[in-house]
Amino acid sequence: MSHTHAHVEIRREDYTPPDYLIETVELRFELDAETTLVSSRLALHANPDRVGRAPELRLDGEELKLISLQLDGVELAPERYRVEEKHLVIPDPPERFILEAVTEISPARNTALSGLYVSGPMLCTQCEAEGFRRITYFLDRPDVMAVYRVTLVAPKSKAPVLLANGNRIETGELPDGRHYATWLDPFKKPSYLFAVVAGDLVALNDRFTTMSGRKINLELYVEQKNLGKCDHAMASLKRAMRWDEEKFGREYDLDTYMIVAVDDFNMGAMENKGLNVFNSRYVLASPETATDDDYQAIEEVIGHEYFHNWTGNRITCRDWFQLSLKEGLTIYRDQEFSADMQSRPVKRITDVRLLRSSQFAEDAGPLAHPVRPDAYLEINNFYSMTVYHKGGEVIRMLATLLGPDGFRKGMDLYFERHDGQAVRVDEFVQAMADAGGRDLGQFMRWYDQAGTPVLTVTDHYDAATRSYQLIVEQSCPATPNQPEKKPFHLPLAMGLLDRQGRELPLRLSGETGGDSRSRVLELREAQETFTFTGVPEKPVPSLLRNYSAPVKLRYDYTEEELVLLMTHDSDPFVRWEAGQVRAGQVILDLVADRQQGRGMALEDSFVAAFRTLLTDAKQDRAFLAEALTLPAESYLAEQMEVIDPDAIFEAREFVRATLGTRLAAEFQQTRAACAPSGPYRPDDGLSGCRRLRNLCLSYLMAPGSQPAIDAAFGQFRSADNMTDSIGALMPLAGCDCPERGEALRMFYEKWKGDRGVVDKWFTLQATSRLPGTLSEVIALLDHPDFEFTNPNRVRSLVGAFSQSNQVRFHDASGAGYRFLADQILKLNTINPQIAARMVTPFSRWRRFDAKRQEMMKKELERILAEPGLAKDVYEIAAKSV
Ligand code: B3K
Ligand code: ZN
Repeated sequence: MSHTHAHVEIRREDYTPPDYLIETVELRFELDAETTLVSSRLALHANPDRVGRAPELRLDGEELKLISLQLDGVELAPERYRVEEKHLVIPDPPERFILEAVTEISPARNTALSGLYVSGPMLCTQCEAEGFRRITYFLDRPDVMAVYRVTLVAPKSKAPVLLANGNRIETGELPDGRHYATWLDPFKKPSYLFAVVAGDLVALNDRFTTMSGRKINLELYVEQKNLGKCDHAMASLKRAMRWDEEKFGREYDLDTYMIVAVDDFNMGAMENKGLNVFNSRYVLASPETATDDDYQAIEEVIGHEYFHNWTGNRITCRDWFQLSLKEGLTIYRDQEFSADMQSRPVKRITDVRLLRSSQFAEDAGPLAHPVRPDAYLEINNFYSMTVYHKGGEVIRMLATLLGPDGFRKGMDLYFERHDGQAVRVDEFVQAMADAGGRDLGQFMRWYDQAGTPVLTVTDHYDAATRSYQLIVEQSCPATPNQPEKKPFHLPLAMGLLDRQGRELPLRLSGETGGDSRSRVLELREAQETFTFTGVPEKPVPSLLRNYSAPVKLRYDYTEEELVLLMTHDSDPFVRWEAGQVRAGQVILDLVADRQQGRGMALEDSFVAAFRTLLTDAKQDRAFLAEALTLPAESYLAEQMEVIDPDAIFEAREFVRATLGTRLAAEFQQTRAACAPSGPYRPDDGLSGCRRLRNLCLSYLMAPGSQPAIDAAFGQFRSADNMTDSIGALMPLAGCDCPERGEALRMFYEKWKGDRGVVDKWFTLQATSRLPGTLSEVIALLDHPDFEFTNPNRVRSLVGAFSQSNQVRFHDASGAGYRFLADQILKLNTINPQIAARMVTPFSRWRRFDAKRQEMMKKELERILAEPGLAKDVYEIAAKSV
């Protein structure tokens, strides 16, 4: 990295305890969109655990105008403090004192959406990770925890609703049509969990009785027009509350749980204590406007934020390097919640798909970092797939290693030891180790070493001794600053199948008895051999059942062996995976054919296996839909030495079109068998059916025949729900036919008043594989509904095009790259967090051919040359180039 930039790198090893602690915080907000006055009263004292004598006090503060400052009730003389760009410094404070500051901020000008800002009819906050310092001067770090008392003052007409964390302890009227509300949060919390919301909102109210019989008020705040779209979120919340009691014995702790939906939000949602703020896309749903996937995502995010109340809020992070302590753990918890609410195998498959398509790519590139990073310039850049989703896999491995009872004991011990504290990942793993009576020292490498490990498995069968050896080698590629890796401790869940597909008993040599059909081998060394005895014939190994570790598995399966696993293995993940491996081989072979100028032809055996699966009436339909979905272009790309986006797209499309033609009758039949028999209900248990039906339609549409287009257009016009509407519109949007324009126009006309649906409309066009897509996307930037200030809208167009349309983004002309860089530079001044997120596609430049490499690098350099580049964008671009 260049040494000329002014950004300071924060390193994990430099952690020191805070010099001062804050016991209580009193805040008073005179709310106004243009100018809000924030009066704070902090009870500070020197930290008894600090290193050395109490030095100067350095409070964090950004974009604040200091109006007044008092220490112990006396106005501070100018020589006793200084205001720096990002700090307020008091060189020589007493041991214990009260600091009162009045600052002025402007929510309306806050387009970064961090701190206090305007979204539609309300003022709201986002403080994680470092937004609180944009509200008032503070020790804005998670290990400074305090009790907050907050008074909000606003004109009653503009903001009838005034919310903050905790309990409302006082309300009242003030002159000039203003009113106020005072809130007290009895739980000590770090500043990142602080929240206020004020605006013209209405609430959906409900009740929840906890396992100990306490009655909790549930309040979901939205704009009046959205009140009818809250039922699913509320039902999901109640399910999450019950689930956490049943699975982890965790009960809610305040009397009220509030959720507010806002349209302008940088990420999905935020777990502020007692007052979650949500991106409205993860709250609002109706059958007409939300797809089955949307319903699913809402349940997941509602669960996630709720589960944070224990894993994140009651026990929080000591410093931001420990982020996965709360995020990895909470991802694991929300995954398990969703798995219990729907099909567990399908949930696992979807999670693995996401991990492999996004986290693996991150781990293989210049932005690779450990689950617990070592250094950052901008912490917001580390809310990453690695910290969240690989972090979740790490927790899952602990659960697999310890077993359900051991894991639960470990969780209980963790809560018992650390409730109310700000801790590190080490404390969590120690609780697991102590509860399970295990040494997890080596396991900690998962937190410290980046990169995706590769397991290479070979085997050897000896008929004379009826013994079977599995030889497992593990390695991990070099990542930035980590050239060498040590072996990981990991669970390899497996089984053995005979050639009829029957599961064989698994007895390791030296063991007596025991004839389990599935077991977990623990790996610790770079190479290990496991010898099974009493094996009657050379078996087919079923490896990494339920995807027991976030690794890449290499085993040289024959086509017959993959078919055997696909049709007979007891583990649904392995069944699915065998099909994916097979499909991947077929497509990548075709890629090679195409690259070498040979014609493409699809093997009959592949079509036959596909037909068998498609017509297997015994299969669960949601599972079937997963099994019949080909590996994504991005996942195929990961497996190529040099990514050829055109060849991948064409080979994959060729397979889809060939299947669509040769199995047309079967696809039509299955589609008909899945036709709806009554009106849509999101929870009717038929979402798998709808998914399969829409998948059949997309295969039928792949060759582009008129009857298929008619069928799609017919479904589009008659659909009574968004799942089927999008299911038809998506293939139409990718089809060069007159119905395309017609359907997109009708869709927009019908839904132009609904933000969430208009986002879908932008995305459908941005992800179309038609050759003219980039020009359409550029034209859409000028659409009256496109706004650079709204993150969802930016993601729906710019993000969707650059992250979900590999073949068009990587157009050989480089036009896609220029487009993206232009938008990043525009966003840089508006919203640095969103701008930085948009840079990631460029970080993959090394994976492409020389010409594309050159062009992508040029755009990265253009970004880096921009004067006034935000450090968020700088960090990603500089590491990428
Ligand atoms: N904790 C928040 C994410 C905050 C992101 C800050 N840039 C949401 C979540 O993970 O639940
Ligand atoms: Zn989270």
